[in-house]
Amino acid sequence: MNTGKVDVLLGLQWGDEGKGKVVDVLTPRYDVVARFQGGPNAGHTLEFEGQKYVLRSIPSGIFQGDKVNIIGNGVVLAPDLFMDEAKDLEKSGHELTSRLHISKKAHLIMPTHRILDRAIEAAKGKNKVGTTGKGIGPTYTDKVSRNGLRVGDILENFDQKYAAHKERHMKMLKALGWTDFEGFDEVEKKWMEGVEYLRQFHIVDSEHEVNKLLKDNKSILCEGAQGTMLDVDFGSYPFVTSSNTICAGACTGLGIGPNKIGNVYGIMKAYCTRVGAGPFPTELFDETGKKIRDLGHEYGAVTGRERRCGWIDLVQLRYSIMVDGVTELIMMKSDVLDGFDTIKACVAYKLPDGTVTRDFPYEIDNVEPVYKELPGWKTDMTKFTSEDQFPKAFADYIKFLENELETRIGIISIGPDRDQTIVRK
Ligand code: 2SA
Ligand code: MG
Repeated sequence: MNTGKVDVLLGLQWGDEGKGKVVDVLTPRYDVVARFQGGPNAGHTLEFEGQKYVLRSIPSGIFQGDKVNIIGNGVVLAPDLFMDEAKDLEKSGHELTSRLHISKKAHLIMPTHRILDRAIEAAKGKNKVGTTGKGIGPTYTDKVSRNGLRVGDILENFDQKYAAHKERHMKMLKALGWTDFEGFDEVEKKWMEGVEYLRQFHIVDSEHEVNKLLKDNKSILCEGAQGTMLDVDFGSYPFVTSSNTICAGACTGLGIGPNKIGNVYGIMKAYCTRVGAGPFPTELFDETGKKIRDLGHEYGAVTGRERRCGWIDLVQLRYSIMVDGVTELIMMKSDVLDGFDTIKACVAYKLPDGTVTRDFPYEIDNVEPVYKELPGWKTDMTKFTSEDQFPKAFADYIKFLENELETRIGIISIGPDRDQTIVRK
């Protein structure tokens, strides 16, 4: 593992591919786990020893005693939500302060950013993005427009800086005609407590730290949040999040050179889901879609929203694999399809003008999926321990996917537990 490079783990669809579980399976191989983008819009669910944990801003390496966990500069951090998350973990016996390092350059999500998130969504009328309401967009907007407030700012003259930013936000909210500030004072008070709480952690120049760790031959896993289809540049814009969720985001979000990227693990579900608004070519509106949602427990970890469900989309996945430079695929939730007679996979899109393409187009609003139908395996695989036990129909399905995606599937998950993971030879 000690190659002087970082490995990157990414969701290839619209988020919720099951990154939390994979990170947990992979972390024992690494010394350090780092987050490089996103914020409390992520919700990485981990299940083990009969307990369920949801991580939002804290890297998933926190469950393994000796790991260093880094929140990189590309992350946006809400001190109040971070405090809740950290206290819960401490309560369940996971010591954090010595093992969690936070970049000075990470941007702070202010209470007013969350109100702005709501106000901007409300102003969009029926064109809402369907954000998580965590203030992600407005915080990244302030960062890019050079108006942001960063973790490093809490170390000096913080109250003054905060007041100036708040005043600017209030002017913006007034311009948007926003008048609902119910409960704001309480939220702000708790947010300030969160800022104080942050001070006990190592607040670091994480770019120096990460590169030094690499020099010292430590192995690092970068943990992506959301998915490639939510990337601000390459996703289904404007129905995306506001960060670069692709592999390159690990470079900008941690301060490492592209030549330091090692393995790129791409995670996909055996089918596809999306929360929030926006195009989704293989979405199912029928009983099959409902069946996938029920069997796969497809409800959002952050907002509890019902996830939209559909068949696996290989046009979309080929595109994600391309822009991320994926070196190995990990397939999650194949057990959800265990009982299906047949399974469909979208291999191409028919465009509005009638042409058929295997390449992901500029717009996916009006494309029609071209499906290949494959026989189901009709076998409960949840207790399998080795790929030798796979029924032929499933082994053929894997081969088919690998051919279509021109990438090896190295790990297959057959259930939510850590043990229900098959690492292929
Ligand atoms: P935002 O709040 O500005 O980021 O929302 C913009 C769009 O991005 C979508 N979004 C997500 N979609 C799926 N999963 C998300 N988080 C996962 C979770 C965590 C993960 O909740 O379990 O898998 O990494 C997530 N975060 C943002 C959102 O629905 C909007 O469409
Ligand atoms: Mg999730």
